[in-house]
Amino acid sequence: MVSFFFCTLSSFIFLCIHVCSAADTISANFTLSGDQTLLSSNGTFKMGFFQPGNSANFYIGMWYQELSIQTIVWVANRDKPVSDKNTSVLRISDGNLVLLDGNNLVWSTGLNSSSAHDAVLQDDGNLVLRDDSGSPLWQSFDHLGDTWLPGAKIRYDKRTKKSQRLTSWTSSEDPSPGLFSLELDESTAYKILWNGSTQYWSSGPWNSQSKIFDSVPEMRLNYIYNFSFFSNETESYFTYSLYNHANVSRFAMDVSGQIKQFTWLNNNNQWNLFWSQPRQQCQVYAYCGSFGICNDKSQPFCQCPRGFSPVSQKDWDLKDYSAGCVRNTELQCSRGVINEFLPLTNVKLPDNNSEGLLGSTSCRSACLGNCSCMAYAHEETSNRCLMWSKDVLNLQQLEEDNSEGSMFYLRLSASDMPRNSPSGKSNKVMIIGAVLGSLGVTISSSRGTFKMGFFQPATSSNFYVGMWYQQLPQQTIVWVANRDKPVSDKKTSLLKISNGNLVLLDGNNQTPVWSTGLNSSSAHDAVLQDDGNLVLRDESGSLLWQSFDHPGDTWLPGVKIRYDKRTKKSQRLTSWTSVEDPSPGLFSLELDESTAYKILWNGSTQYWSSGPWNPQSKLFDSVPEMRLNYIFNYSFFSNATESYFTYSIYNTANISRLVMDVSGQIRQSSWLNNNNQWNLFWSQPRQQCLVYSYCGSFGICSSKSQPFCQCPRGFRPKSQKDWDLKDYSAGCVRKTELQCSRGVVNQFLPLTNVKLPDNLEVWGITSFNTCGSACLGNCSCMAYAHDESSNRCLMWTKDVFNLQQFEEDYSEGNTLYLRLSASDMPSSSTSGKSNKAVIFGTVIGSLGAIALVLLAVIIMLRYCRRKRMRGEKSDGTL
Ligand SMILES: *[C@@H]1O[C@H](CO)[C@@H](O)[C@H](O)[C@H]1NC(C)=O
Ligand SMILES: *[C@@H]1O[C@H](CO)[C@@H](O)[C@H](O)[C@H]1NC(C)=O
Ligand SMILES: *[C@@H]1O[C@H](CO)[C@@H](O)[C@H](O)[C@H]1NC(C)=O
Ligand SMILES: *[C@@H]1O[C@H](CO)[C@@H](O)[C@H](O)[C@H]1NC(C)=O
Ligand SMILES: *[C@@H]1O[C@H](CO)[C@@H](O)[C@H](O)[C@H]1NC(C)=O
Ligand SMILES: *[C@@H]1O[C@H](CO)[C@@H](O)[C@H](O)[C@H]1NC(C)=O
Ligand SMILES: *[C@@H]1O[C@H](CO)[C@@H](O)[C@H](O)[C@H]1NC(C)=O
Ligand SMILES: *[C@@H]1O[C@H](CO)[C@@H](O)[C@H](O)[C@H]1NC(C)=O
Ligand SMILES: *[C@@H]1O[C@H](CO)[C@@H](O)[C@H](O)[C@H]1NC(C)=O
Ligand SMILES: CC(=O)N[C@H]1CO[C@H](CO)[C@@H](O)[C@@H]1O
Repeated sequence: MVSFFFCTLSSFIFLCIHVCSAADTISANFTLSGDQTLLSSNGTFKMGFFQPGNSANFYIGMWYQELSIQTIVWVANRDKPVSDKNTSVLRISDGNLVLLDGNNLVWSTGLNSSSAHDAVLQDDGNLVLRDDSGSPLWQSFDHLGDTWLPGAKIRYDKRTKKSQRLTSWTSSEDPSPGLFSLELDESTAYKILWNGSTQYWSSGPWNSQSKIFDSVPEMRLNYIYNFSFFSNETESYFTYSLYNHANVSRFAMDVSGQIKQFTWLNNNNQWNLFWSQPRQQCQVYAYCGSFGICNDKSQPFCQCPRGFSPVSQKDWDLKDYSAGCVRNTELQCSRGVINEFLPLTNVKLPDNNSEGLLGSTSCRSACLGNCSCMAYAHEETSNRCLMWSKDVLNLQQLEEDNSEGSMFYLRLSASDMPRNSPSGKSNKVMIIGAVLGSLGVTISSSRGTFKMGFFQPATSSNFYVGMWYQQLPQQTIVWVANRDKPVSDKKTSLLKISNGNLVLLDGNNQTPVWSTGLNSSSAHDAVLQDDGNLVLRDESGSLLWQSFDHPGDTWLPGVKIRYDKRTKKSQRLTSWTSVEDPSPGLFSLELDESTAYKILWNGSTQYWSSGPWNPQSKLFDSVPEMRLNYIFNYSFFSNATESYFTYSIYNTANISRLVMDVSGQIRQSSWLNNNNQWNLFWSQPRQQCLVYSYCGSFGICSSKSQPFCQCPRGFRPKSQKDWDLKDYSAGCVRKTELQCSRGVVNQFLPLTNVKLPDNLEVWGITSFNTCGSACLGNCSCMAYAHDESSNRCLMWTKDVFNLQQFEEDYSEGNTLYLRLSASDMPSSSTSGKSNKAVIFGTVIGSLGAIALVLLAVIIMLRYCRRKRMRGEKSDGTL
C-alpha cells in the first residue's frame, strides 16, 4: 500500500515536471529548435517542428496536444520548409518572430520598425506577438492557413475590398498554399474559389433574421456552434464559438477543394465529418486538372483519358490531381499528319471556350482545320458546335443511368488512337504439357480478350496463376487458380497437364500446389476461351472441368451461379481477403432456395438479400433499379434439380463484370474504353457500414470518415498491416488486457451517438445504474447500454460487432458503455469536464485511499500552477 502511494505520488511529480516545464512563450530566453515544443498554458495546443506525411521537409506548425492523430491547424513557413530541424530555430530577432535556418531567414512576422518582446501560444490556438507592455503586434489569427478555429475571424475589408482567406494545402504532404480558397465577399456570402478567382461554391448571403446563410439551410441543425456575423462601415466578419468548450472542432479548406467541418469524438478516437461543401467531389472546380476525367463513383476520383497520362504521377499518388493529364504523343498539326477524334461517352461537358452554329460533320472539320482546337462537341438540339482550344477543365463522367450526358470528341494523334480489334490469331492457345511458367509465359484467348499467367497482387511478393483482360491498361484479375496457395518464384513453378489433371507445381521439388482435382481423369489439354472460361478437355474435346464452375470473386457474363435443389447448396462468389491476398475472404454471395441472392458474412450471417426473383417483371424484388439496366440481359432458370441465374451483355463490345468486393459489397462495373476506367454502375449494400462486421470486433464504422474504420480509445488495430491494406476484419484489441480480480479497477467509456452492436444479450429490466453495476459485476461483460424507453439493460459478453458512428445531426444514436481497464481511460484532464462519463470506482477497497490520491493531485496541481505563474522553466532555456 505504501509503495502504491509512493508510485502514484512520484508519477504525479513526474507529470508535474513534464507539464510545468513546457513553455508557452518564445522570448529572449526561450527559442524553439529541434524537438522542443511550445505548449499553451492549459495544454490544448502545441507548436514545434513537424513533417507532413512522408515528406522529408520540416515546418513549424501548431496541433492539438491531446489528440491521438496529429492534426495541424496552422503552419508558419507554409511554402518555405527547412531540411534540418536541429540547425533551424524560431526566435525573436530584431523585433519580429523569425525562423532561421543557420543564418538564412526562412520566415518572419515581417513587421516594420517593430519592437516585439515575446510571442505567446494561447489556449485558443492563437499565436500572439507582443511588445514589452504586453500589447499585441501581430497574431496568427490574422494569417489563417487552411484551418478556421473557433474565435478566429474571417474579415472583409470594405475599404480595400479584400477578404482574408482560408487556403488549402497543396497536398497532404505539402502545406504550401494550394488552389482552393474560401473568402467572404461584399454581399456577405462565403465563396470558394479556384486559383484565387474562379468561384465554384457560395454560401449565399447571410440572413440576419434566421441567422443562417441562404444556401446552407442545414445550419439550422447546428447545435454545437454559435455563429455570429459582424458588420460596420469599414469591415464585416464572421466568427463562431462552441457552446460547449469541451468540444474540439474545426473548419478546414481541404485539399479536396471542399470546405469541411469536423468535430473530434474523444472516446471513439476520430474526427467526425459534420458537414462539407460542395457535396460531390466532382463539383470542385478543375479537381482533376486539364484533360482529367472526374467520376464521383470511382477510386481514385480522377482518371486520364486514353492517350493521356498524369503530368506528375507523384502528385497523382498523393491525390493532388490539379496538374491534370498530358498527351502521350504531342499533337502535330502539319500537312500529312493524321489527327483523329476519340469519342468519350456520357460525360458532362467541360467549360467551353468558343461556340458557333454548325452541323455535326462541319463541326468536326472545323475543329480539325483549326490547329488549336483540342476537342469538340455537337449539340444536336440547337445544332451548336462547341470547341475547346486550351485547357479542358471539369470533364466529368456520368453514371450510366444518367441521361444528361453528352458525347465529347477529343483530338488525338493517330498513333494514340485505339487499334481496331486485336489482330485475330484464330489458333486456340492451349496448355499442353508445360506451358505456363519457366520463362514467365502467358497465354491469350483466341481473340485476345483474356490472358492467363503468373501475377503479383499489388505489392505482394507472392505469385498466383490468374486470368485478366488482355487489353485493359490496369490489370484486372477475374479468376485465380491457387487462391490460397501462392508460390514464391514464378521461374521455378509450372502449370501443366499432369496425370490427367491441370496442376500447378511449385519450386525445384515440384510440389503440387493446386490441381483441378479430378479422379481418374484423362485430361488432354486446357483451353482459355474468349469468354474467360478455362476448359479442361479430354482427347475427344469433351469438357471435363471448367473454371466457370469454380468462380472466385468475379462473376463474368455467361457464368451461372447455381443452386442445387438436391444438396441444397449454392455455388458462391467469395471476396478476396485483401487487395494483396486473393484467398477467400469473409464475404460471399450465393443463391438460396427462395430464388433470392444473398450476401453472407463468414459463410453464414446474411446481411443483404436481393429478394426473390419476380418472373413477370424479370427483376429481384429488392432491386428495382434493375429496370434501368440497358446493358445486361439477365435470365433465370429453374427445373426440378437446380436453379441458376446468369447474364449476358446486349452489346458484346462492352466489358463488364460483377465482383464480390473486399469491401463486402457486390459491385457491378463496366469499362469505359476511351475514358480508360471502370465505371461503377451499381453496388449493394449501398452504405459501407451496412456490411456485416466490416470493422471487425470493437471497430467503429463511420460512413463519412476515411478510413471508414477506427478503433475506440484504449484499443488498437489487431493487425496494423491488414488495416493499412483496408482489411479491417480482424478488428481492434485492447491496449491493456482486462483484469477482473479483486482490487483491479475497471471503468466504462461512453461512446456517444452510435448504432448499438449486434449479438447483444438482454440482462433484464433495470435502472441505468443497476445496469452498470450488473455489467461490472460480471467479468465477461464487455459493454452495456441502457434503453431508456423500455428500461432494458443490454449487455455484450463476446465480440462487439457492427458498432457504427452516426453523424451528429442524426438523432437515432445511442450511448454504448465500453468496459476498459482504468489505465486506458482518458485522463481526467481531458474528459473529466462536464461529460457524463460514468465511472464505477467502487472496486477500490477503501474510500480513504481515494481521498488521499485526490489530495495528492490537488497539491501537485497547485504546485504546478504556482510554478508556472512564477515563469520558472526547468529546461528548454537557451
Ligand atoms: C530572461 O533573461 C534576462 C537576461 O538574461 C533576465 O533578466 C530575465 O529575468 C529572464 N526572464 C525570464 C522570464 O526568465
Ligand atoms: C536532431 O537531433 C536529434 C536529437 O539530438 C537526433 O535524434 C536527430 O537525428 C537529429 N536530426 C537531424 C536531422 O540531424
Ligand atoms: C515595410 O516596409 C516596406 C518598405 O518600406 C514595405 O514595402 C512593406 O509593405 C512594409 N510592411 C508592412 C507590414 O508595413
Ligand atoms: C483551455 O483553454 C481554452 C480557451 O480558453 C478552453 O476552451 C479549453 O476548454 C481549455 N482546455 C482545458 C483542458 O482546460
Ligand atoms: C493560376 O493563376 C495564375 C495567374 O493568376 C496563373 O499564372 C496560373 O497558371 C494559374 N494556375 C493554374 C493551375 O491554372
Ligand atoms: C453567441 O455568440 C455571441 C457573440 O459572440 C454572444 O454574444 C452570445 O452570448 C453567444 N451565445 C451563447 C449562447 O453562448
Ligand atoms: C468597425 O469595427 C472594428 C472592430 O471590429 C473597428 O476596429 C473599427 O474601428 C469599426 N469601424 C467603424 C467605422 O466603426
Ligand atoms: C435441369 O437442368 C439441367 C441443365 O441446366 C440438366 O442438366 C438437368 O438434367 C435438369 N434436370 C431435370 C430434372 O430436368
Ligand atoms: C460536446 O461535449 C458534450 C459534453 O462533453 C458531449 O456530450 C458531446 O457529445 C460533445 N459533442 C461533440 C460533437 O463532441
Ligand atoms: C464561354 C462560353 O462560350 N460558354 C458557353 C459554353 O456553352 C454553353 C452551352 O453549352 C453556353 O451557355 C456558354 O455560354
